[in-house]
Amino acid sequence: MPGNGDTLRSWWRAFRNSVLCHGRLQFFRSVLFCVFVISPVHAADRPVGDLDNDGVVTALDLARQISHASGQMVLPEGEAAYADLNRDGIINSYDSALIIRRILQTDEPAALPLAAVLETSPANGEAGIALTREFTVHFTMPSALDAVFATYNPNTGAPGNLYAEFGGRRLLARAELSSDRRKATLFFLEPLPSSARVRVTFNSAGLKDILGRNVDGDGDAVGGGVKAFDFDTLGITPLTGTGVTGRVFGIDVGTNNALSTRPLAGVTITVDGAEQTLRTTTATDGTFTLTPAPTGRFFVLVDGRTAGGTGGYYAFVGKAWEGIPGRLDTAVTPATADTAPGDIYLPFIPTGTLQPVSATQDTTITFSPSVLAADPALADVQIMVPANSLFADNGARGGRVGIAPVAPARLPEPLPPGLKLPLVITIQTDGATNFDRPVPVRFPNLPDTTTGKKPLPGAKSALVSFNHDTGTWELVGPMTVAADGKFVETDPGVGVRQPGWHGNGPFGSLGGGGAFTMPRRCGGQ
Ligand SMILES: [Ca+2]
Ligand SMILES: [Ca+2]
Repeated sequence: MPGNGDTLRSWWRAFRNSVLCHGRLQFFRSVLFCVFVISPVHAADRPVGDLDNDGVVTALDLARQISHASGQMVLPEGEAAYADLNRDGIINSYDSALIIRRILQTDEPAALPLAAVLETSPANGEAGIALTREFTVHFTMPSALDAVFATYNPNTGAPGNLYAEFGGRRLLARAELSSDRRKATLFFLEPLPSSARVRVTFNSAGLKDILGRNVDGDGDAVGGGVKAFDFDTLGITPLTGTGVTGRVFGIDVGTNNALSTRPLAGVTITVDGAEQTLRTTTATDGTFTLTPAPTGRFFVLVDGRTAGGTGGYYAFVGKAWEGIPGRLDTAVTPATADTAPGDIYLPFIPTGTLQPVSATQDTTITFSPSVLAADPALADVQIMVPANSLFADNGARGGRVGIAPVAPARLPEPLPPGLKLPLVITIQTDGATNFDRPVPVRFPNLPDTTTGKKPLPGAKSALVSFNHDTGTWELVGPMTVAADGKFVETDPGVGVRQPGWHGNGPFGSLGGGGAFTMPRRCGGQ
């Protein structure tokens, strides 16, 4: 065995030969390599896109970024912050394209901006807000591990980092920071005032991001700062002689998963914010008239759980209706062209659909055994509920979650014009209505509803969800066809944000027109 002296001598020979054979350039590269291994670049000098911390953006960084985006390697949170070049809170092929631009030097290197507000819900200036809605602020990167979000404390009078006010009075609320520390939510402990302008204030003083820097609250590229967000709530004052009519049907799953419908009696319908006074129940033939009703747009809960059912229950849905002053015959907007005005469909949720979700590990949820027995191909469809991520408005964690197939022609609200979804699922729970983190979804890769062709591996499409808070369908984030071509999966960091109705829509048919705008995280600006 060679001794230490031999090892040193052979190392020196190799080093000398290397310098002699490859010249000074190789020598200096070796020295530079040593310097960077020993002392990584200072954070302030590290450009965004530099994932190996050597101070420059190279193909090595691109390789790391692609490995992370494809799920093969997970970058630590502090490193991943440098991989989100377009600052949409997720890391995918759009960021790869920007890294390539940096490598080709068509884009100038840039320092990593401070953590800032990515978006809020409701957005600043949004109107027609339901009285039961929460306020959520999403950040461009995770907060520090020890970050705490406090709201107004009525006992001490301390306002906290995130608080809501109306008419000079602070509203009672509960602040919750998500477990990935990417969003903070105010759950109101009192109904929001109706027909009111509510102001939410975010004060970032004292808050640090995952890199230990001060959070840029007001978006002026300097740490700290205070920003206010205003939104207007709906009016729910009822008007005598005003009402909304319709019929509620249940959707039953029969042999071979054939779907049939029947009128549902005993379905409870309540107006959000006036649940005890503005309410009705469906008759034997499924019909209802909700009167008196608010005028203009208002939100309701249509609850099939009170309709009974053998071996399961009918689902519930929150949606928006429109009351026309002085009319009792205003029909619920039809969901699709082949649905009569006034018709509402609630899927049946068989016993065995709901599975307990784990507090300590991710839980995979698939269709119920009876649905899979009739169509084994549907075993591909699954959602992955992250550990301890299901929670109720009051903060209670855990519960049961299930998925069930939905006929795309029997949706709770019409899809935007031109959008067709090959498969729609409903995600149901036994009560809790919030996911702390995005819930990844996997659908089968079905032929495009327009072209009839299966999208190729790597093809992009969109997760489309019915947002019961806004009463509209929305693009949530990108999905990608997996390498084997069998599945289409949400990109890392993308997933359903709340239980309800969800599908996979091709980008090509979306158009981005009308009320269906393309969010930044789907490639829009
Ligand atoms: Ca680098
Ligand atoms: Ca991104």
